Amino acid sequence: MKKWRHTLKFLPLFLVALMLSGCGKEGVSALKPEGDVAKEQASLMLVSLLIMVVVVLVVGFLFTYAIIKYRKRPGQEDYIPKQVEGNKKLELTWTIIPIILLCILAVPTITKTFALSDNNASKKSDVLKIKVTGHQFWWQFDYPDQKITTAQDLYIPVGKKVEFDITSKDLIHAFWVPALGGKQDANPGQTTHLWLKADKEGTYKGRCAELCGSSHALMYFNVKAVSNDEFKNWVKDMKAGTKSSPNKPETASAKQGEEIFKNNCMSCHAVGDKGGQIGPNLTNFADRENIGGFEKHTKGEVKKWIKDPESIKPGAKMPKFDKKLSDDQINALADYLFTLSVKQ
Ligand code: HEC
Ligand SMILES: [Cu+2]
Repeated sequence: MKKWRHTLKFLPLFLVALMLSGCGKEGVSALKPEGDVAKEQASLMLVSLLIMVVVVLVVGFLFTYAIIKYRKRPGQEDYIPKQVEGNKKLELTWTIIPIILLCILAVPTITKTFALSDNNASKKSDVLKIKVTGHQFWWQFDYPDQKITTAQDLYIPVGKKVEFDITSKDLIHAFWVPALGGKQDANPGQTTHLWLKADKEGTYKGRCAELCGSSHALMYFNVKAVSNDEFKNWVKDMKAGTKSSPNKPETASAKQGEEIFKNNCMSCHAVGDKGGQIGPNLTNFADRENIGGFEKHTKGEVKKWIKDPESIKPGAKMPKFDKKLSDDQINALADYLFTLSVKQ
């Protein structure tokens, strides 16, 4: 009893650990599927889990039964039971049962693996193609047929098959949207493929699933699944925003911010069709859900970001501007960045 009490002391700790294991970014769960691929994968996991649970229960029962029934009893200290080896029936039984279980598992696993990796060969009109490029520590999304480039927020239409061609600019990342299924390596100099489909409108959290440096765990992005019409409108607005600068800055401060942006930021960031490709394309920055894929999307946070990106995202490949620009200049920049909306 004393020993038990000792173990019981750790019970609360164990329960807390168990509860915390369910924590994490909202929507990052492969067990809450919201699309065809994710549903098939979740059902595969359930089948395997079910078989494993049955095995554990049966083996556990036999094990407990055996240790209770054949335990050493007082007065039998020297007793050695009859030794049995090579019972053909038993040996066959416990060899054949696992083989049958593995066959049951193999059928759905193999068929679904092939069906789900059906590698981006669909007819052009039935699917949306998106090129995904992983960077330390952000995601670039190009829509080759629509001629649109964006970052951090990935727009897809609900109910349509989306085929991704995935690559990386620097080292190995992995593209993963748990609620929609998948997980695919993003390798430099190589293109990998994945397709996904969202059933329901909503924003799903995506993330990098391959350790890629200090901010690997912050390499989040948002998947915005919208209706077909909304998607068409977004494409139209993005195209218009890419040709001309998006909404023109109107206030004096935002206009000043635009000048500062041209002189300090354009070498890395594009707005519309002008600017560099080293950092995220900011054409629709004001429409984003987050800064850097996870931070609150407010002017205050943007100012902090410009002053010292690494204070928000350690290892971020953007220089600090706290010494180069004054507070007024950074205010103006923030005002300008928040005019970068393509929404009409
Ligand atoms: C040397 C290249 C470089 C320069 C110059 C640069 N940036 Fe960046 N910027 C980046 C990179 C790279 C990222 C992505 C960092 C990450 O998320 O890991 C970034 C991210 C950002 C983001 C977050 C974008 C998003 O959607 O999450 C903002 C806002 C931003 N930069 C604004 C600016 C402003 C304003 C300036 C000029 C004062 C500037 N940047 C200058 C490289 C640069
Ligand atoms: Cu990564």
